[in-house]
Amino acid sequence: MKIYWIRAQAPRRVLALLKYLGIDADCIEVEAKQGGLRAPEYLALNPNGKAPTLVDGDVVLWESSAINAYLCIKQGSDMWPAHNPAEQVEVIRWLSWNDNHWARAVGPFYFEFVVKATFQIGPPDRTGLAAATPELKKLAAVLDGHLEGRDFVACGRLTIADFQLAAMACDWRQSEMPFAEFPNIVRWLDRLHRIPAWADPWPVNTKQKHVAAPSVA
Ligand SMILES: N[C@@H](CCC(=O)N[C@@H](CS)C(=O)NCC(=O)O)C(=O)O
Repeated sequence: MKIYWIRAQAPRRVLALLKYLGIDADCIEVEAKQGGLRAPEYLALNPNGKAPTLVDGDVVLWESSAINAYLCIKQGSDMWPAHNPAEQVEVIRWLSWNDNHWARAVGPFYFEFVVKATFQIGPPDRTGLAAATPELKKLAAVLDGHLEGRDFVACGRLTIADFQLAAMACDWRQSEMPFAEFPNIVRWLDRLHRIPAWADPWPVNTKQKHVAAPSVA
């Protein structure tokens, strides 16, 4: 199995799950700055030109939530409740909420402070973040209320929904996201941070890099 990744939030979800479940995979870092995501060989795997991408035999998959569900099914992990339709609905609710609302609200903060620093593309620009703050606070209130008396977002245990929602929010202090007034979110994120695979998901062996032409498994 191969996972193509870059040091960013969507691949982070997949790399953390791989590590957490102890799945052996070849993790291939794509050299984004050198055009690796735009290389024809990579676009043949993932026409979006984004990471992560999974290649497992004939299976080629993109979208971190789908990849993580695939990994759980393969590993028999109930972090994706493959055998419980009611729990699937619960997890899907939060995956959808993330993609349609939460990720869009936290994204600008994460971009200005984390993406720019990681890829050395300039200093953070706070212009626009003040205008984005009310919507983020509105959504944070929804999540904070839901997390009252709960340790995880769905099914009363760690699921792929936690990794999905936390991928950018976990950098809230660095990104100046206004979460100090949402104690349940802070407690949830701090709890996740105590999971070693989540706190440090990045592969140590970065010998395998993809600049232009990956071999297809
Ligand atoms: N919804 C996708 C998001 C994929 C995505 O946007 N990946 C970003 C990193 S977080 C990327 O590859 N960006 C590089 C680029 O757009 O050039 C997922 O969850 O996998």
